[in-house]
Amino acid sequence: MKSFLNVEDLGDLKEALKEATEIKSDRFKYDTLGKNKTLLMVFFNNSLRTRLSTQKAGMNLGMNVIVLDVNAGAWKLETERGVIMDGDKSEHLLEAIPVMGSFCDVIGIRSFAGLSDRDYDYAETVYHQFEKYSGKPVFAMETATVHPLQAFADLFTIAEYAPKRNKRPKVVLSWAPHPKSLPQAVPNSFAQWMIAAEKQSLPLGGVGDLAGMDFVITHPEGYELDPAFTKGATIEYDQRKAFEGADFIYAKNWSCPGVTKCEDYGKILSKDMSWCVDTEHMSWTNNAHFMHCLPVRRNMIVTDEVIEAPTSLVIPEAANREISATVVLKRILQSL
Ligand code: SN0
Repeated sequence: MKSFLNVEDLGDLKEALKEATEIKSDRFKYDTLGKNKTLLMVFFNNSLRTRLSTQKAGMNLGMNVIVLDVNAGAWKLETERGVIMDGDKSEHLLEAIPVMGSFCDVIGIRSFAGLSDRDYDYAETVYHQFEKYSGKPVFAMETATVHPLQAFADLFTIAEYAPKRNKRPKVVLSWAPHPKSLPQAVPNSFAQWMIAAEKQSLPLGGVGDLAGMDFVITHPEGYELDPAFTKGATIEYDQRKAFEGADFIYAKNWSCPGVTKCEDYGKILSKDMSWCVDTEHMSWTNNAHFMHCLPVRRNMIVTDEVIEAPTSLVIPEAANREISATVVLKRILQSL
């Protein structure tokens, strides 16, 4: 695997989940695969889980790991070509990328959406520049439009917990309010991966004998996600109807994806607190598991009671990020 952005990059999902199960039972199984190979993790934005879990994954595989926080000690980087660099940006990405590539074998990139220029964000401009100019395999650690390491861990977590209650669970992605404008990367990838799993009529294998799922997205009008990620998904604007009979509630805020109205891209269209997931919301479900990628704003996205309930999966879900990252890095190392 030379690039990891989308679910298709992983190939057969069943195989990937089996591999995740294998890694979870012995996370050091491939601890010599990465000997003398260097992972460079480049962060343009903050991170807690991605930073720790991906570094841990590299170490599980015997790699050396370098972490670069671009905004904390590196030169400020210009990303646009053709700009007269007379401002505060000292170095151009077009020099910085090949230099980074010369010190490593694999590069992970975190570069959030700017949320002002939809075309620039949705073209994954920064990620593709790394692909083109680093000469090394690259993988997304949340880029402008996707967060595949998160979605893979989410699917694996659902595969672990679903069979105990329902081999074909109802999984609901619910928008929830937030004070800031957030990217669509997490819901885009979650939808893409759930739809890929939904299509599987055969058991998915791995830990869970998961026989696909029923996937529903709920959000206020105007928050429609890009159809490139949600094609084939059921959208239910009535949150209560969407929650009825759900086995998994995956809450997340996102800003306006600008699908129906391009000029609204990145804007906050609603702060409707009635979408905050509380115990009443959960009473509409089939005693659902609560999920969120974290970090989460308590009592905006979800109440203290719901996130602290025994059915909440936020901690095991985060812990599974080590598993998804180990599988992805293993695949990349095997293709070097
Ligand atoms: C990011 C997002 O894409 O929504 C990362 C999630 C993994 N979340 C935030 O930036 C939250 C920031 C905040 O202040 O709550």
